[in-house]
Amino acid sequence: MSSVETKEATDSQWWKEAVVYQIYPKSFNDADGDGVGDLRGIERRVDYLDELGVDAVWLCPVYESPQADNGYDISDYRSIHPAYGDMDDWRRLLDALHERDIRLVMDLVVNHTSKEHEWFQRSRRRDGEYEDYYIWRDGSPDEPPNNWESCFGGPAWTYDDEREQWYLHLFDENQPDLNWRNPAVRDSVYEMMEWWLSQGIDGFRMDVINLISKAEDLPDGEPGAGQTGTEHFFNGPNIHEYLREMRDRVLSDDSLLTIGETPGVGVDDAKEYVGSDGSGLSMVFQFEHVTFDHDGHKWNAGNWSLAEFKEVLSKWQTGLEDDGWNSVYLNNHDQPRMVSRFGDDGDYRRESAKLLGTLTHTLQGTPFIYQGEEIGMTNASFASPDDLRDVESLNFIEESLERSDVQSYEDVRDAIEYVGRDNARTPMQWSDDPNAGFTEGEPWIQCNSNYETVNVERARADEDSVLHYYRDLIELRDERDVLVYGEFELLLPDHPAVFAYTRTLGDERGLVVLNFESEPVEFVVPADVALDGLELAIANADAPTVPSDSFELGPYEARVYLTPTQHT
Ligand code: TEU
Repeated sequence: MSSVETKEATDSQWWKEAVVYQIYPKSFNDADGDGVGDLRGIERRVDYLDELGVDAVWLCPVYESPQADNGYDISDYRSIHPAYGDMDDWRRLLDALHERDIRLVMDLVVNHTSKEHEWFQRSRRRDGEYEDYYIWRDGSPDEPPNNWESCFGGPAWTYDDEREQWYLHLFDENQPDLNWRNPAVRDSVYEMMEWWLSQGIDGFRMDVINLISKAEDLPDGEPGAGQTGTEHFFNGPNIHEYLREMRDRVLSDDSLLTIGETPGVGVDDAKEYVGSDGSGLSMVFQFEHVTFDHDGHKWNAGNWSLAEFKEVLSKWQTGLEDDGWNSVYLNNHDQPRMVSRFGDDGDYRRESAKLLGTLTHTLQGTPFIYQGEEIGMTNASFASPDDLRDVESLNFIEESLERSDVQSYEDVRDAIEYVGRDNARTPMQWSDDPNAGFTEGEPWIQCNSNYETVNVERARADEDSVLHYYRDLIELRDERDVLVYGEFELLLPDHPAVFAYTRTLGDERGLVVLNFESEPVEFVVPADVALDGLELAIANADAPTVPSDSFELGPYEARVYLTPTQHT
C-alpha cells in the first residue's frame, strides 16, 4: 500500500473521484538541456500539477529502450532510459508526487518488448527457456506464416536470419510480440510487475492489453478495411484467464488503479474487463469515440457529425452505468490534439478547449487530461517528413509514396497534420522563451509555432485562460458527487449543434449544455427536464445564474447548472 494518506485512501475505488494527468516524458520538460524531456524535468513541475488539482499521474514509458516507438519498445523493464535519468531520479519524482497526494501510475508494455531486450536476443539464439518466449513460426523467407498486418502498416511478420524463422510483431518489427501461452513468460512479467509495485507505485496503464492472447493456430484474417487479422488477436481466447491470473498473482491490492488500453472493444466486451464479473481491471481505454470517423483507417478521418459523436459517447455512458466504470478522454499521445479534432483551434481555441474540458469533466467516468490540453495546445504543422518522428506516420508516408495516386508528401500532409501522432508529441509549452521553455538545448521534435501565445506562463497570468478554467472544473468535480456518480441522460440526441445531458444523483441534479458550433444557437430545454433549483456552477462565457426554458448559446459556449449540494 503506497504512503498516500488522502481522504480516498480508505476507499479502494479512489480513482472514480480522481482526475488523472497523462505525461509523455519525452515532451514534458527537459532539465539537462539535451532536448529530451526527463524525470528531473517532471519533478520540477509537480507543483504545477498540484495547483491544477490532479489526483494521479499516468507516466508513459521511461524504461530502457532503443526508442523505435518512443519507449513502447522496452529493452529492460527495471532500468530507466538514460535520457530520462535513473532510478534515483524516478524515486525522487515518486516521493515528490506522493508528498502532494498525487499517485503515480506506470505504463505496462507487455504485449511486446524491444528486439534489443535480452529475452528476444536469447530467444532468437534458441537459448534455453527463452526459446519459446516469442511467437516464432517456420516458413520460407519470402512468405509470412499468415496475412496478419502490423498496426503500423505492412506485414506483422519479419524473418529472422539467425533463427531462420519468422517472428510476429503486431506493431513495429522492433517490437516482437511475447508468447503469453508460455507460463514462463507470464511468470517473468508478473515478477517485473511485483518489482515495480514494491517501489511504491499506485497502478498500471496496460498497453494494448487485449492483444496478448492470439488464436492458437494463427489463422489468416479476413482482409478488409482495417488491420488484417484483428479478429484473431483482439480479445483473444485466453485474455481473461491471463488477466485473472495476473490479478490473483500480482494485483490483489484493490486500491491499485489498473487501466487496460483495449482497442476494438465494444461495451459488452468492456464489461468482461471491468464489470463485477469481469477480469478485474478498474477501467479500459475504449477507442470508439476516437475512431468513429475512421473510414477503414485513421488517415481519412474527419468526416463526423455531432449526432454520431453524442451517440457513441452516450452508449458508453449508459452501457457501463450499472456495472463498470468509464475512462473519459478525447486525446492522448496517440491521438491528435482534441481542440483541433473536436473543437476549433483558430478563432475559438479558448472557448472550444474549455467546452471540451467541460464535457470530459461532467461525463460519468474518470477524466484523463493529456499534457498541454489544460492550456489548449493545438495540432502543429509539419512542413516536411523530416519534421516527423512517429514510426506510424513515417511508415504511412513511405507506403503512400508507393501508391500511383501519391506524388509527394504534400499529397498526404493534411492527413498527417490532422491525425498524425506527432501532433500530440510536440514539446509542452511552458513559456514564450526559446523552445517554449521546454529545453535549453535542441528539442528532439520541433515546438508548435504558436508557443509564444499558447503557454503555461501566459495562461497562469490570465484569469480567463483555459488553465484557470480547468482548475475550476477539477475543483467542481471534486466537490460534487453528482458529476462523479450521477446517472447520465442525453437530451435532444439529434440536435446538430448542441450536446446536452443531465446528471442525477438522488435529489442532486445537473444540466450540461454545450454548443459545438462557431455560430450562436438557441437551445430549448425539453419539457421533462426540471429546472427548479438549478444554479450556474461553471460556464465559459457570461451566463444567467438560473436557466430559463430556452436560451441562446454563443459560439462553443458551455454551461453547467447544478442544484445545491444537499449537505451545504
Ligand atoms: O497504442 C496502441 C494503439 O492502439 C495505437 O497504436 C493506435 O491504434 C494508433 O496509434 C492510432 O494511431 C499503444 C500505445 O499507446 C502506442 O503509443 C504504441 O505505439 C502502441 O501501443 C504499441 O506499443
